[in-house]
Amino acid sequence: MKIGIVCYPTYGGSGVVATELGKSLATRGHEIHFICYAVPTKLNKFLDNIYFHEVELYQYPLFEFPIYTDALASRIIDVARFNKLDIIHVHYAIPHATSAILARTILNNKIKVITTLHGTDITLVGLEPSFTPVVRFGIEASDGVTAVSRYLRETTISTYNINREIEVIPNFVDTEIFKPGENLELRKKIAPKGEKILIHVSNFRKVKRVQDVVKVFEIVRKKIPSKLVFVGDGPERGDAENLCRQLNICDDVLFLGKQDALHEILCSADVFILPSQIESFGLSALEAMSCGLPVIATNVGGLPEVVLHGETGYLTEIGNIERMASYVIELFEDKNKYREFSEKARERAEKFFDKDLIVPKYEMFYEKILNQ
Ligand code: GMT
Repeated sequence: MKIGIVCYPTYGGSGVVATELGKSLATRGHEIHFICYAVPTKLNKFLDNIYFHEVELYQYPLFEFPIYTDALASRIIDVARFNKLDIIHVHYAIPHATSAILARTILNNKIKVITTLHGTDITLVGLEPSFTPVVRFGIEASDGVTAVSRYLRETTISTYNINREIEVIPNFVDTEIFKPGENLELRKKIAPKGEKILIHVSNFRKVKRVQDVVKVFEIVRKKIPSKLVFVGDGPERGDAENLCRQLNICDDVLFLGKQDALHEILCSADVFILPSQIESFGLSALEAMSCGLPVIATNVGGLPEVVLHGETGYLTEIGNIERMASYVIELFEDKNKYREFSEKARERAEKFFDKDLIVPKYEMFYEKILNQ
């Protein structure tokens, strides 16, 4: 198949999923055309069957803001015509679905539009009154729609009053890359005295409640010598750093910023903390589980579909810092329980979310839509 993929190229879940999907489809013989305003972060080397097309934003004094939706639609039309694309698969509804549907209309319906809903496009941004009717239209008018969790499908149907099929295709992980195996050198650098290591990876947006990670760590370190590692960057990082200063724990906290070799860093840690306000899936939790890390997260959104409470980690109410800390301490104090959780986390990632299980689901979905 010839597939166009539209996504945000930045360091974020939907962009990662879209890029890894495209890379995997390319190795399976499909021709993949990424259409984005910049090269996706994870598209960092030459790969056969993969092409990149930049969406150029035209500036004109009359326009106070660049007109991205139209520029993207025009680029899709051009790439689809010239390369005879069968499908345009957009990740994150806003505004990608709108652009793709406009392009399809101009192309006289010669292309199928598939929209994958990722999370905040539905649960946060899409709820802004200025976006809601357009998001709803994008979902209704796409040829096929997928959601990354059952939670996200149900929420989409009820919130936007949707009357169409939405297929759940969960996020996936490359279990060959994200696999257990201690990175002793890195571990020694982070925790030279053999301390335990807690880790959090995110884009540091408000929904991630990054300050809760710091608060949980502050309780844990009083009982068990430990270190905290943050990977990623975003608007809440400054406040998290300030909190560490106020609590006088900076010596035990590392802010690594955005990192490419995430799997290596995860492998050198012991538990993953994800105290989000809302999370439609929690790709970072899955990547941690694949490396054998138990996950302590909030019982929200699609997280219970990924993390099994009492088996691969623990789930708590939003903001229950004490409970999260006590779960971390429990796992650190009980070696057997820790090993059991770690093994089950890895097992769950391999059994249900491996790339080689999930990518074929997208291929089957494409075929179904093309044959409709
Ligand atoms: O808001 C974010 O965290 C970024 C967002 C994205 O689209 O890049 O992440 C969402 O999509 C990810 C990939 O499907 C999911 O794993 C995340 O759970 C989801 N984020 C939220 O729902 C907050």
